[in-house]
Amino acid sequence: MMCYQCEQTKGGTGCTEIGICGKTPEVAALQDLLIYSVKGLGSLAHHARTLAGIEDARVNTFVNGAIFSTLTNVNFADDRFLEFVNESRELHASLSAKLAAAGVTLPADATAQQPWFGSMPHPLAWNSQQDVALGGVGDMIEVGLQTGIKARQEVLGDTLAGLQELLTYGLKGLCAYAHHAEALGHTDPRVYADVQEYLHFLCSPAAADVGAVLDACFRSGATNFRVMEMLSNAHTSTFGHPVPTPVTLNPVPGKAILVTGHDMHDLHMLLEQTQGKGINVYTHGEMLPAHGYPGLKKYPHLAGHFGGAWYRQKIDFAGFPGAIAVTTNCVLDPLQVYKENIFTINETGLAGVPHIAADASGHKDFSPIIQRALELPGFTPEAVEKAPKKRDVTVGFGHNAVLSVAPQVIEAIQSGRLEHIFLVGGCDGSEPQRKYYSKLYEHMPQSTMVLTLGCGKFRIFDQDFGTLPGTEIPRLLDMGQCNDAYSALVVATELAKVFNTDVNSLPLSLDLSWFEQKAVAVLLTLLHLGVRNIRLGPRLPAFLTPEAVGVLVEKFNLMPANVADPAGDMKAMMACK
Ligand code: FSO
Ligand code: SF4
Repeated sequence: MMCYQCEQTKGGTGCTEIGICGKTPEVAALQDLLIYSVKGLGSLAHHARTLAGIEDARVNTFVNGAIFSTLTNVNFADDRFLEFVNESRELHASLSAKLAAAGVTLPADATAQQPWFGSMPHPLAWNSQQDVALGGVGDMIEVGLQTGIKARQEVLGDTLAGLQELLTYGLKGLCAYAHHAEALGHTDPRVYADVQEYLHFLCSPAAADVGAVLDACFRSGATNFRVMEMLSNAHTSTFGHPVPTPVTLNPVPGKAILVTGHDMHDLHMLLEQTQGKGINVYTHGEMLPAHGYPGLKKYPHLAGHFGGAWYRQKIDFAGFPGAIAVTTNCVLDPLQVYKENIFTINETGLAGVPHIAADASGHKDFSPIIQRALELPGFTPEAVEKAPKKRDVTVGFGHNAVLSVAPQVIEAIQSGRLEHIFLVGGCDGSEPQRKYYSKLYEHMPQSTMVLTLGCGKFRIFDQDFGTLPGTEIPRLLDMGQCNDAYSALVVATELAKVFNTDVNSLPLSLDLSWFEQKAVAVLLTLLHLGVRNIRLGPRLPAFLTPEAVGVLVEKFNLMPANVADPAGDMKAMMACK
């Protein structure tokens, strides 16, 4: 296997024997094969749309969901990937039949072989190839082994192969967000069309040109901006705009369910189904911002938040006395001690763990989770009594809430009481060098504010930063999940308008941590918008060669976080460097 799609990749170069995340070579091969097949399906859907105006709703939904399933820490179950690849080929056959019925033939070069396909046929051709015996996981692993990154590196060189991966990884993040929005009934035909155009592009001769690939990467950043906006609208139109809300970290006595991941729709369905059952629902990880939404906080049994960022889940889940629902990444191979309590939903999957699928109407029956919660002890009054008491945290500073205090923020900037704003956060990990981010906060002068988002917030979310001198405005404002980078961009754009300048000229610095491919999508959006001077850490992506990084440095002054010197980085950022 060879995988270097996330920050924790082995030795900073690539996981080759087994993933640091726990991904096996078998699952890696199946994921590579699924991406290969989806490139073909996306290319066919692109032809169907542009040649015949055919829009296939099942293909649209499937492509985004399948790509999302290959994102880091989403799915580790090989049998689920067998299903995905089979479904991809089935959908390919049915869409081909629609094209044939419409009397449309594909261009002669539609399946032209590209050198980086190696010994495999063009993905579009492979999908319809009948002589590949794809009966079981073993057969697919055999085929999947031919579709990995190594083949592309050998033919294209590391820089171009890495830039093709940059586009693919950006698509993984974008498709995950689009899939969350779709769960709430929000879709955008342009997004499906764009995703499939990028997949088609990756199968075309144009993908052999560095400039063309970079251009596609930035265009995918534009698509991701639309997607994050759509997801933000999906959340706010369904659950209302987030409002500042204190959240308790102290459990209460009673039966309990812990919900982790990003999918607010699942949390809502679970809150509905647990009403009146004497079960308290707690958020974990990226679900914390749920407490700020009026349409979710109204449920009295949404009882609080339990635990920290995703990488602590083996400790958090082992210490949770109830059932655990996993809606999205990041999920890790479970410990035996809680394996019988955990359930996967949507595109997530764990070998040997029950999965809850939606029915044809999209409804999910969470009875197995509820049943398990009722069997388990929950929090006993004694355990609650003994647990150390923690201070509340405040969430709910989406763009609406922050812009409602904009006049005070503007006045504070003009009077010099607010010298600088930091956007710190993104996705976190467990490596020791990530302590840089905790140290960074220690060096922030009192005359600064910090906006957080993503699971990076957990480094400081329970600390008291006080208020901006002379105001009631908290110095620490959490904007939400990693996809709420959209809210941060809305706030920055509005501030820039007031000061009659652009985002790059504001007293604002972005120091972002990245871990997986959602962060790649957000980074491509920031670059597409022309945001400069971003610090990225703790390590730059392994899939970008020094040559590729050089282009980003030259165009955007993208900087690696200086993890050895957080004080130095802070000083430079205060000087707007
Ligand atoms: Fe974190 Fe995981 Fe939201 Fe990521 S939970 S690391 S960027 O999946 O998605 O911030
Ligand atoms: Fe390694 Fe990350 Fe790939 Fe997992 S997702 S195999 S940790 S590079």
